[in-house]
Amino acid sequence: MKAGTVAVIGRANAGKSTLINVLVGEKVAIVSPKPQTTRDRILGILNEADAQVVFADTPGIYKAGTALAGRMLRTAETAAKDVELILYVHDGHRGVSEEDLALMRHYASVGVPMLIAYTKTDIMPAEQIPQDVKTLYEGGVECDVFPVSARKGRGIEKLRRAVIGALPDGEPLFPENVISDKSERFMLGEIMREKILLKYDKEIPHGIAVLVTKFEHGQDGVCEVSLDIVCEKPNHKAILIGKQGAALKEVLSFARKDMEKFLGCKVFLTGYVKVKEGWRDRENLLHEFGYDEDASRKNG
Ligand SMILES: Nc1nc2c(ncn2[C@@H]2O[C@H](COP(=O)(O)OP(=O)(O)OP(=O)(O)O)[C@@H](O)[C@H]2O)c(=O)[nH]1
Ligand SMILES: [Mg+2]
Repeated sequence: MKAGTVAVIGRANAGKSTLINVLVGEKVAIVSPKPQTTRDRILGILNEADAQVVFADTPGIYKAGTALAGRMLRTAETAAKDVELILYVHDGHRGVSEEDLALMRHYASVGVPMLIAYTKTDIMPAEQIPQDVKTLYEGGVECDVFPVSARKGRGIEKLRRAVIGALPDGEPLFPENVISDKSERFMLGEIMREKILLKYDKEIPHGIAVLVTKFEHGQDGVCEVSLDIVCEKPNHKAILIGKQGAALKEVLSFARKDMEKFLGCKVFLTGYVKVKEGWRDRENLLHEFGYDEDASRKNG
């Protein structure tokens, strides 16, 4: 049996979480068009008859501005160690810059085998692919490159086989019915954050933390979920809530529908917006909101 951990690394917004969801075949990580969607290391586990692949999703590589962003960057660096393989995800439709080459050379040199997933091929001209592969090779990046479209499901099976083929023989690390290392409670908070990322302009979601304060299965088959949506500024709170609470009501309703799909039962969802100024730079609050330095200590 092939078994091992694969660190999925790449720039913010490259399509890492989307690709993991497709490779695993279940939604284990939230996705949005905005960079810095993933904040924690999340494991997504693929179980096949002959293999278990543990994909470690990571926050995208992005210039650090706040303590939270710095921590996210270190999460990606740490994830690249102690793994059997690095899967570097490159957004093909953005071309290949010097910075991309430098990042790929960096990760290719950490002493772990590396494959490159060249993704979003559905939104770019096909003839650009071989040109970019040549640019990579000439730029000193000699890893195998797998063109894929996570959105259209193209090239996925070939990549999946290559990842499995690159892993050593070993025993599975997780029971085979497990698909993620995160708790349901953690995922509920993430679903809320995803809907906020989708609905509001980027200044708002980047300053949001979601804290699930109540998660209870009732007798009647309804699940009660309460959460705090923590933002950084009073004017963000006003935008989040909207006129007569309309914006908040809408985003909570989106989240509730997804939570019901995820849990397989009816959900009664309540959300409160709170202001904690500058929380992204306050160490004690980062801890309270679950953004610990050592991701492995945390189980969601
Ligand atoms: N057209 C197209 N869009 C894609 C594909 N894969 C991902 N996307 C889109 O790219 C955006 C970013 O996707 P994510 O999966 O959140 O990217 P990420 O690398 O995890 O981003 P961070 O967590 O912020 O680092 C989303 O809008 C996705 O829908 C693809 O194969 N084709
Ligand atoms: Mg992500």
